[in-house]
Formats: sequence, structure tokens, C-alpha cells
Amino acid sequence: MSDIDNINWFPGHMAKTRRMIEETVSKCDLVAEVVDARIPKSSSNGYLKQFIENKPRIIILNKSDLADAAATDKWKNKLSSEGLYPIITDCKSKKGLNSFFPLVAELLKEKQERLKARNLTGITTRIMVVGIPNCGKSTFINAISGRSVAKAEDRPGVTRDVQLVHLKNGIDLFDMPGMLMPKIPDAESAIKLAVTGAVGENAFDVTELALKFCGLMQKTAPKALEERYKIAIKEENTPLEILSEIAKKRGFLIKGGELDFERTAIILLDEFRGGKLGRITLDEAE
Ligand SMILES: Nc1nc2c(ncn2[C@@H]2O[C@H](COP(=O)(O)OP(=O)(O)OP(=O)(O)O)[C@@H](O)[C@H]2O)c(=O)[nH]1
Ligand SMILES: [Mg+2]
Repeated sequence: MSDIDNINWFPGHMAKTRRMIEETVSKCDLVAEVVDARIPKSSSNGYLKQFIENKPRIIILNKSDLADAAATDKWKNKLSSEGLYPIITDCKSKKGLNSFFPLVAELLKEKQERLKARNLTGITTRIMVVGIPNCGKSTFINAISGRSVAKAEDRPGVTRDVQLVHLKNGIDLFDMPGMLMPKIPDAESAIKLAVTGAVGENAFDVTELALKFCGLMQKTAPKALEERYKIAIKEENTPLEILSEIAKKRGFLIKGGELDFERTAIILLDEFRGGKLGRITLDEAE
């Protein structure tokens, strides 16, 4: 188990994933990048740009049910202004999915017309679905295809190979394994990726991560912790004091009456991931 600052973000299978993405992109008409709406910046694989050539790039702001709605709208505007094509989705309740196929049709209209002019009709459209681990790529594919075709589970690293999914409307989707960038740009992004579930649980110490999460929440959304755990957070509080308060309120003790930090850490991260702390966006759209 390593320190969160020393996680190996790019294990061997990611190099393989990178090769698969490089190979698949050349076969595709467009790229759909799924990002976690709670962390649109930290979960966007800027690293992908170099592979994506000039294909149109749809950004799927997924898990929007867990993110702050106003913040997600801001992100959508920001991404649009950057020449990307964002949509907002919640694949659990299937919200926002209706806008996907019309957007694809619009983006590929010229190409289709060129093909039609040459009498080349009935050609399959190919879309590569990429993103960091656990952001919901496979769930998205299942939701828009209306079938359970791609394996999806609540842990990173579920999809390990490219999976081709044929849809009835003449579109082929490539479900790709999740990929992180080889170097996470800053410590805060690393914490955000770990707390939202993009990195395997065994990669870091859970109590240490929860302490960093307390520090992050103190800065970004202290009210969410205050309301959930009925505690008061002051600016001068340390992360350890915050975690201690949560442990006390929940009565998490180990033998001898000491606070059970590990149990508190597990519950805190679990509750955040499950949306029990409310809808929280950790990346601000500047
Ligand atoms: N709350 C919420 N959960 C979602 C949403 N979309 C997917 N999930 C959950 O996120 C978890 C991961 O989903 P997957 O579809 O396996 O993610 P993936 O990106 O394919 O993951 P890898 O294949 O491991 O890279 C599952 O537990 C899904 O149910 C969403 O919009 N909202
Ligand atoms: Mg998957």
C-alpha cells in the first residue's frame, strides 16, 4: 500500500490501453470521452489529445446526479467554448442520453452527405468511448444501446479489452478500458481521482486519503460535511480534527475507547461516492 502521493498511476496494463486507443482511433469517426461531472477537469484525459487526431470530440459529463447542477452547466458552457461538444448525462436514471445520437448525426452530417453523393450509403459510423477508469463508459454504452452488452461494475479496471458493440442504428461503439494520464498534474487532482473511485482501493491507504478529502472539503464544500455529520468546521481545523469529529459523532470507537479512524474513513468516502453528502463538484470551471 503506498502513500497517495506515490501512487503508480500508469501500471503496465495502461500502456496496453494506450496502444489500443491509438489503434482504435484511426478507425473511428468521432470520439466520445466520458468524464466524471464531479471532476470534469481532473478526470479529463488531456493526454488523449495527442491520439485523437482531428476527430470531433463529444464530452459526456456523466454521473451528473452526483454533481452540483449549476457547476455542471458552467462546465458545459466552458467546454462548448473550447470547441468540444459536451452533453450532460446520468446513466443511472438514463437522463440526458437522448441528446447523444442527434449530436452524432449533426457532427457527421457533412461526411454522410459526401458519402451519399458518391452513392456510398449504409456505411457504419464508428465511435470510440474513452475516459478514465470507472467514469461510466460501459454503463453509458449499455444505457444508449438499451441492452446489457458491456460489463460494468463499481470499481476501476473492469473493462480490460476493446469491446465492439453494434447498435441497430448503424453505429458501432468501441468500449475501451479506462486510462489515466501517465503523470497526474498536481496533488489535488490525484486526491480527486482517488476519492471519486478512479483508482483501485488497494493503491492507497484509506485513512490517509480520507484525511486529504477532509482538507479538500474544508476548502470546497465544508457545509456538506457539517450538515451530514452535524459538526462545525472552522478554518483553523486540521483534517485530523475534522475526521475525529466525524468519528465521535458516529460513535466509531475501537477497544479502549480510541477513535476508529479507518472505519470512519471508509464510511466517509463511501458516503461521498454514494452521493450521501449531497451533489458536490470538486473542480471549478474557471
Ligand atoms: N451515480 C451514477 N453512477 C453511475 C453513472 N454511470 C455509471 N455509474 C456507475 O459507475 C460505476 C462504474 O461504471 P462502469 O460503466 O463500469 O465504468 P467504466 O468507465 O466502464 O469503468 P472501467 O471499465 O473500469 O474503466 C458503476 O457502478 C455504475 O453503475 C451515473 O450517471 N451516475
Ligand atoms: Mg468499462
